[in-house]
Amino acid sequence: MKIKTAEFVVSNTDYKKCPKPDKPEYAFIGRSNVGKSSLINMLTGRKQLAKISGKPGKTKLINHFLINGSWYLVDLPGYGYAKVSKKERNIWKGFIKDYIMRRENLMNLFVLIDSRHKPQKNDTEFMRILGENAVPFVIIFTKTDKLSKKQLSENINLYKKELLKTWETIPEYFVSSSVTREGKDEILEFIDKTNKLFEKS
Ligand SMILES: Nc1nc2c(ncn2[C@@H]2O[C@H](COP(=O)(O)OP(=O)(O)OP(=O)(O)O)[C@@H](O)[C@H]2O)c(=O)[nH]1
Ligand SMILES: [Mg+2]
Repeated sequence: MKIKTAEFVVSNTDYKKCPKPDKPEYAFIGRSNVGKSSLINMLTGRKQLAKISGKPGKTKLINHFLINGSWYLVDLPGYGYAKVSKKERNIWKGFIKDYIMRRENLMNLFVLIDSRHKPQKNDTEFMRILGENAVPFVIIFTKTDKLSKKQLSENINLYKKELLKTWETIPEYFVSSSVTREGKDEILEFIDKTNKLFEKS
């Protein structure tokens, strides 16, 4: 799929004020600094569409971007960053949770995991809650440019092992790098395929 247009629409803390849910939507979530905003820029080929920072806690709102005039990408704040205030750290339990659970056109949540790190409790716990609530998600292992092929496959295998403690089958996953653009075609292909399900529903 080619991205012809990508435009910022609106920022919110209330899912009810988000754009009318008449188009399929895909949101990015994960720990602060995992690369959610960078991935949105990489996928759309727009360097500064979503704001990024080396400092965790950059994205603070629910940000809607309209792509090709027909579907939305949504940048969300991160979770689990210890240095922000407790209120901010727990924010995803409030308005982000409402957004995830209630946004009717949310076709899929991309759960981003830093491919360099061993499985972390707050990520696996978060996915468990998504499963229990039947929220559709796939995993994206990010920042693959930072490790060797061997290290990457070792880390992914470790992750799979951890997930199999909770899941009968391993959730679908992609690998990505916002530097090398690895994963771009596969993720856009997934969105293209899923968009077609929205038209049918
Ligand atoms: N090497 C490398 N660096 C990356 C990649 N993706 C993101 N980064 C860097 O990681 C840092 C955080 O990126 P963001 O995209 O702002 O992360 P975020 O998940 O949106 O962070 P919050 O909005 O704070 O939750 C920035 O310094 C990015 O340049 C990647 O694929 N490879
Ligand atoms: Mg961000």
